[in-house]
Parts: sequence; C-alpha cells; structure tokens
Amino acid sequence: MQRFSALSLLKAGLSGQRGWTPQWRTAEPKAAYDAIIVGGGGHGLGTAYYLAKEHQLTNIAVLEKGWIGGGNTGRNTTIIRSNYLFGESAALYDHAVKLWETLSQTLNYNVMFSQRGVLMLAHSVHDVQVAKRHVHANRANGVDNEWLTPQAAQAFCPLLNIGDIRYPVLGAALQRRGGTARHDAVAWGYARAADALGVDIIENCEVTGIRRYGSGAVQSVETTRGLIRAPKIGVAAAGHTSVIMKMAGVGLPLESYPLQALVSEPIKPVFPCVVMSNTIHAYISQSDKGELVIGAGTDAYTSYTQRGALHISGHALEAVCELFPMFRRLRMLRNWGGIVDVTPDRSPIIGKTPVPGLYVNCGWGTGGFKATPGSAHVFAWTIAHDEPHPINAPFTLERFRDGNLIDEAAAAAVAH
Ligand code: FAD
Ligand code: PYC
Repeated sequence: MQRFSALSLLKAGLSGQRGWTPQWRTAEPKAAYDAIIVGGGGHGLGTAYYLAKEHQLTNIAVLEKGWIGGGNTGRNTTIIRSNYLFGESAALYDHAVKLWETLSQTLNYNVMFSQRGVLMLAHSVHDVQVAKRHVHANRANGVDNEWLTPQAAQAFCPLLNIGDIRYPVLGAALQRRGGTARHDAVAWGYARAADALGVDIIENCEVTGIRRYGSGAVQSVETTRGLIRAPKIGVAAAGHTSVIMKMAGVGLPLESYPLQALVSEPIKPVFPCVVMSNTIHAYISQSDKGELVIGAGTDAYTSYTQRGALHISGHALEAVCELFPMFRRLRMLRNWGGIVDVTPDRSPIIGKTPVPGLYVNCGWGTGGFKATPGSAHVFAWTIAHDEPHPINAPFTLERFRDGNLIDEAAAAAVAH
C-alpha cells in the first residue's frame, strides 16, 4: 500500500499527480475474452472482480461506454439497507449488507461504509401499518428492524420535527445496520482489485451490437472500439439495459425513468443518520464532506434525460424543510439525475436469458446501490456456473411470465 505524508500529497497536487501509479491499467481491447461484462458501474465491476477472485475467470473485460462509475453508481445517494418485505429480497439485500461490512478490507480500499442507521418515517395510519408489517417480516427473516415512537425517532435524529405539521410523524422504522458508503470508492475499489487480478477495464467503449451464432448463442459484441468475441456476456447497464438486450433480440419488462438528487452547501456535522419518507418522496443524509444529500422521487414519464423535473425536487425540498426546519436557510449547490430501470414488481432481474451465454443483471430501479456487492457476487456465480446462485434463483426474467412476482413496491422507498 502506498503511504503519503501531508507534504508529499501537497507536492503531488501541485505537480498534477505526475508519477502516481494509476489504480488500474488503460487496457486495449483484445479480439476475444472468456467473458465480457457490459457496464462499468458497481454491479459490472463487482461482477468482474468476483469472477476473477472466486471463479478464476481472469481473461475478462468490462466494457464501459463512458468512464467507470459515471452512471447511476456515481449519481446515487448511497443509502444502504436490507429492510425489504419478502424473504427472497431479505436474503439478497442482507447478503449485500454482510459483504458491505467487510468490503473495505476485502478490496483494501476504504469504501467508507458507515452503519449510521436508516430511519423510515410513517405519516399516516396506512404508513404505520405498512412499516410495522415490514418490521415484523424483517425480524422473522433475521434482518434487524425496529419500530420507534415519534419521540424515540426524534431522540435518534434530534433535528426531526415531530410537531403538528402537514406531514405528522406517527412513528418510524429503524434499521440500525443500514447506512451509507462512498459511491465512487465502490467503483474504484472494485476496478483496482479486478485489474490487479488481470481483468481489462475498457472505458470509452460503447457496445453497439450483439452478434449470435446460428445456434442462437452469443458470439461477440460490436463496439465503438471494434468487434470482441466472448462465449459469455453479462449485461449490467442499469437504465440502458433494455437498449442493449434488444441488440440480442431479448425484450425486457423494464421502463427507464430519470431519478434526481441534489446537495446543499457543506455544513458542520449535524445529521447523524439517514431519514427517508416514502409518502413525501424525500430522503436525506449528510455526506462526510458536510453536504446534505437529498433525493426526490422519479419523474412521472419515461425518458433518457439525465435530469429530473424541477417540480419534483421542489416538492422534496418543501417536505424536507418542514421535517427539518433549520435547513430552510441552506443553499442548494447542485442537482443531477440518473436513469433508473424499473420492473413491474420493483425487484431486480438477475440471471440467464433465453439467449445461451447471455446473462442480465438489471431492474434495480431506484435502489441498486445498496445491493452492489451482493448482486455482483451472485451474478458472477451465475455466469461462472451457467445457473443461478440460490440467492438470485427467484429473481428470474421468467417470473413475469409465470406470475411469481416479488412485489417490493412498498419497500422500494422512492416513488416510482
Ligand atoms: P450503473 O452504475 O448505471 O452502471 C451501468 C453502466 O453501463 C454505466 O456506467 C453506463 O455508462 C454503462 N453503459 C450503458 N450502456 C452501455 C453500452 N451500450 N456500452 C457500454 N456501457 C454502457 N440505490 C440505492 O440503493 N440507494 C440509494 O440511495 C440510491 N439513490 C439513487 C439516487 C439517484 C439520483 C439515482 C439515479 C439512483 C439511485 N439509486 C440508489 C439506484 C442505484 O444508483 C442503481 O440501482 C445502481 O447504482 C445501479 O448500478 P449499476 O452498476 O447496475 O449501474
Ligand atoms: O433504495 O434506499 C433506497 C433509496 C434511497 C434513495 C434512493 N433509493
């Protein structure tokens, strides 16, 4: 591990970091690999890492049309929790939380995982019933979650206004093992570790077509940097997954929407946890830089525009200011959007496809960051074994045909 003194850091900064070792190689695409992963977000990079680390598949490439982490991985609000309703989801998301707990050590890269607790507010009798149902279901599945009175919620998050307001706080569900992590570090940590195992990370390489043999199996990908052959292709491209899968003739039950977030000017540490409200479509935490990280609901209309509608963030900010009156005087610094891929049951699709050799990991909608290590881990297993890992076995594409839906709309937590 490289160590730096304050002086050496200053010198490096002033000299444009000349002489620093890049964290991963600038790889040139080879003509063929044993496997290709399309999408250099956390899920794609993590998949490549676990393929190399746990399945000894090292002749692989991650193809990214832009820069790694430039998609939703680098645009999300980093909330991590595993308080979903159904047993299938509890297994998947809690597998991820367990991997988060040691990820910095696994990758030797500080992903700044912070289990500061995620508080989900209830504002109506219906909210209370739904939240309590989640608490009971989570505990039955071995996932921590507890019900707090309004006073206990305020004790946990002292800035919370539980007075007589438009959105009264009637209680909250608290998952103490939930929290946040640093999104860029997750992409960079997986990239560096995968590269060290021999994985080629190829940025500025857009997949524009997928070729198949007469048998139907995948043969190669057409890219802006030439044709690349591989007998296994895994797609983890979030909001653009349906576009890529269409290149192989596979239709997916996905709709892509913009989801936006925004940050305030930085302030001293005042906000100790994560607070979310499904009903008012807003959630908030404070980053280690001091900015308040605030998110809103998805736009109402499908689109590939990486910005959200103004009235949506306006609504979220009004609600945040009512719940936390002291934030009224804060200035917002910037906002942005990402394109999220939403399935009819708000659960992901992870597994094989009707095309031999083609695998897909998508449908994470507004909530896939939290799943990154768990999703990547089981997706790598699926690609290596050509069959699903027991944890992702229920998350098939076929469930939409067979009716075995895993309806997590109420746990998804962000309106969509
Ligand atoms: P991405 O990080 O989007 O990676 C996919 C990559 O594929 C992109 O880099 C893209 O450039 C690349 N790509 C696309 N097409 C091609 C092509 N043709 N060729 C090559 N590459 C291609 N989740 C949470 O759990 N907690 C949160 O708090 C949270 N907040 C969010 C807030 C916002 C504003 C947004 C937008 C999302 C949020 N999410 C959250 C969701 C989460 O960000 C995503 O589910 C997750 O990051 C998806 O990761 P990924 O690796 O699958 O996708
Ligand atoms: O899935 O927890 C979540 C989430 C929070 C904000 C956006 N998604």
